[in-house]
Amino acid sequence: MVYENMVCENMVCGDTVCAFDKERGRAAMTREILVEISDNLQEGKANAVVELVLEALEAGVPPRTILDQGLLAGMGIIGGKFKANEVFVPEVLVAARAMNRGAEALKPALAAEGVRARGVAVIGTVRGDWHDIGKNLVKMMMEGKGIEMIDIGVDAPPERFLEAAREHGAAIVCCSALLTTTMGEIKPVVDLIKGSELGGKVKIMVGGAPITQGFCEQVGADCYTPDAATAADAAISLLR
Ligand code: B1M
Repeated sequence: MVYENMVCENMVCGDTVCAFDKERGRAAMTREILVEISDNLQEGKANAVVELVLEALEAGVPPRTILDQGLLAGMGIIGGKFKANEVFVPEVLVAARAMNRGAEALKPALAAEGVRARGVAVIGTVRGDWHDIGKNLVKMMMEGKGIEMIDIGVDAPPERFLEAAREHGAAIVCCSALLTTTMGEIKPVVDLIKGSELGGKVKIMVGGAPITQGFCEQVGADCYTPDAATAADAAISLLR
C-alpha cells in the first residue's frame, strides 16, 4: 500500500518513483483499501471498517468512492448471498451494523462533499404487531443502498406513517406485518396516505411473512417484495 517506496518498474527514471508509477501505485492502494472495507464489512468487523474508512479518507480517496465501492459494494455482496441462502439473519445483522458504523464515520466527509441520500423512506411495523427483526433487516438493506430511513418502530398506527412521511419528505412508506391478524392494518395506512396530499406522490411498499403480491394489489399498495434484499432493490427502482 505504501507506493512512495515503490521502484519504477520500467527503469525509465532510475530507482526513484516517477509520476506514472506514483499514480499507478495510488490507484492500486485505493483498490486494495476498498476491497478491505468490503471484506471486513461482510465479516461484520465494524471497528476495522471504521478504521479503514478513516484511513481511506486520509489517503485522499473520495468519500463517494468509499461509499459506493467499499461499503455499498460489501453490503451488496451480503444482500446477494442472503437472497441465495448462503448467509443468514445473524450475518446480515452484523454486516449491516458494520455498514452503519462505516457510514457514520463517512458522514461528515460526505456532507462536506455535498453527497445527498438517494431519497427518504419511512419504515414501520403496523399497529398491533411487535415483530421487528424483518423490518430492521429491510431498513438496513435500504440504508445499505444509500436511502435515508426513518424508523417509526413497531405497533405503528396509520397516522404515524403519514406524519413521518410528511415531516421527512419521504418518497416511500414501508409497512411490515408478520401476523395474519395484523396484515389487515396495512390497508388503513394505504388509504390514509392515498387520501392525503401525499397520494400519488409517495409509493407504498409492503412485506412480511403473510403478505403476498395478491394482497398488495388488493389493498392498493404499490410494491410487494418477499425479502429484505429485493425490497432494497425495488426501493431504488421506485426512487428513479
Ligand atoms: Co411471533 N409469530 N408472535 N414473535 N414470531 C410468528 C410470526 C409466527 C409465524 C410463529 C408461529 O406461530 N409459527 C406466528 C404468526 C402466525 C400467524 O399470524 N400466521 C407468531 C405469533 C402467533 C406471535 C404471537 C401472537 C404469539 C403469542 O403471543 N401468542 C405474538 C404476537 C405479538 C405481537 O406482535 N403483537 C408473537 C410474539 C413474538 C415475539 C415478541 C416473541 C418475537 C418477536 C421479536 C421481535 O421481532 N423483536 C416473535 C418471533 C421472533 C417470531 C418468529 C419466531 C420469527 C419472526 C422473525 O423475526 N423472522 C416467527 C416464526 C417464524 O417466522 N419462524 C413468529 C425472521 C425475519 C428475518 O423474517 O420477519 O418474515 P420476517 O422478515 C422477512 C420477510 O418477511 C421480509 O423481509 C424479511 C427478511 O428477508 N419482510 C419484508 C419483512 N417485512 C418486510 C417489509 C417489506 C418487504 C419485505 O417492505 C416494506
